[in-house]
Amino acid sequence: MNPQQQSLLLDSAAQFPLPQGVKFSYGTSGFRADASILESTVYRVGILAALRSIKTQAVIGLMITASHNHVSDNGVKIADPGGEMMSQEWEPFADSLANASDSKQLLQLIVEFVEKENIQFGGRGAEVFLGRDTRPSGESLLEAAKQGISSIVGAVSVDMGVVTTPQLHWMVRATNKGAKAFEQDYFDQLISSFRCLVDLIPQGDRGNNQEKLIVDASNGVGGVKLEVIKKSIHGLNFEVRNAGKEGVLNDGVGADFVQKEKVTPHGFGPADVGIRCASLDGDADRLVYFTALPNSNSKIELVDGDKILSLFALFIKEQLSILEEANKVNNSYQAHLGVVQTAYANGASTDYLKQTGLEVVLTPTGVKYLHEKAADFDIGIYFEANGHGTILFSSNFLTWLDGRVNELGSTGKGSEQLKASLRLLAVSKLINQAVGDALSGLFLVEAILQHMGWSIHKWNELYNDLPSRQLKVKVVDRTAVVTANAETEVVSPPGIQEAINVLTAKYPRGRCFIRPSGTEDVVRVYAEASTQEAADDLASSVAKLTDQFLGSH
Ligand code: G16
Repeated sequence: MNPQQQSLLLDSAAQFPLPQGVKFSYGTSGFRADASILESTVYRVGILAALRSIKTQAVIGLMITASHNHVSDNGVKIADPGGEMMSQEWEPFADSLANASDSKQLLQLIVEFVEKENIQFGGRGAEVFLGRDTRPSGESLLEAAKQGISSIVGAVSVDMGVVTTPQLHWMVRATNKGAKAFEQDYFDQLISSFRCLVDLIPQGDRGNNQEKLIVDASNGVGGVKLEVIKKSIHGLNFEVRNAGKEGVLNDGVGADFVQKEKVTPHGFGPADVGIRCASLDGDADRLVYFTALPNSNSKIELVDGDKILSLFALFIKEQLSILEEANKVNNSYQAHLGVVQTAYANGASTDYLKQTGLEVVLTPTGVKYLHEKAADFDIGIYFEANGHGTILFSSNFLTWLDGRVNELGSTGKGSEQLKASLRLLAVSKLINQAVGDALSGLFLVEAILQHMGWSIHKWNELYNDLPSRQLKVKVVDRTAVVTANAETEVVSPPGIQEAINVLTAKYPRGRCFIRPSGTEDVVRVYAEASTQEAADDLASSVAKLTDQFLGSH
């Protein structure tokens, strides 16, 4: 690294001092904290993004969002060239950069890392796409990111404005693949592939499309984008609520609130009972469905990420079996379909998926883990119960599908196989291949419900969820909780897992685990059992136990 570059870094870093007494860690989804202490972190992630772009010789994404967190929080994360989360190998470097005490130490870390990673300056400069959600703190943090990027000689940033997190990931991926990647291209792809799926619905099975859908947009960026899509999409009747004009982001609204509290979000009332509703989170990377129950004090029937996964899996399996019929004759591709879940997946969903013959894999929480596993399959469907997920298609399988469509289309034979192939291709275009995306997920759910001719109630009847409860416990140091086996077991502090086992064994179908949150300063407790009372009881006794072992704040 030449002296000119070094002095540029020293000068610019001096403008972003590290706040006193905080420790940053690149968690489940990048860095998150109260927005008021994040400037130095975002500046440093700007540097990191530029270095990553030089290293990979590709466009990198930098998103400023704290997703489902409180509006006063913010955060920053990196999207790698394929649109996926930043390689975990760089996370320790991100941690040490974010915590460097002053500009001299920061420079030293960068110099050492550049050497270790053999990052070559002087070739193609860095290019970083920037995006932010609707948080008021986003604008000034974006400036900090720009300063970080421009402290690397030759690096440029492209401001994509206020976008959903999945849109930014999509833009990075599309650009690196040489495709058009403006926001309008994203909308066009979504609208045309939705249209394609609707046009391929077998005649006579339609009928569900006139029932209105109401979308709770969490007062975030998803509402803004849905209003744009609404102007051009046909074949879906929907209304957007909590679009951000009045209410507060994620405050009593949104996918996280609905999934955890199991009540209707603000803005919904008795007139909405029985209607199919969906809920996005603050940056529109999570999606859950629900329907309000009559005379129930805002209680809902929740249709969570596990059920979305099940719906997608059934539809894809159906298309694959149509293709497999033909394969018996043609002896061609046997697509490997698999699903990926986390410990939060309702036990009933995992049983159901296995009973339908699907291969189920478990990973720790965080899309970065699920995404990686799903990429091992020809079609890998991953979802967290909180509604974060997508479907990945391997390039081999897509190439084979393309060939199949050409072959079947030109001979005019095998129209059912042709339709099944076209449906799968449309799904691969509609659903975001980079990361979980509430908007593309929503349009895929809607297309499949129309295809099946299902109401939300029929969909919800696929299986009955086991009652569950989630709690959070504030402790002195959440990093003291160390887990193993996809977070189903605590290995430290010693003794706590044995105590959890004793409590869990008291409840029929009891299951319980604790894990440190990657996005909030809490330990999370998840419990399920055969009755709601038992699940609540188990969760609160394990929360007390956690408090005893780890000490309250
Ligand atoms: C982020 C991750 C999700 C993960 C969630 C869990 O969600 O992207 O994959 O499920 O955090 O958070 P925690 O570790 O706090 O339980 P989001 O929507 O906040 O980006």
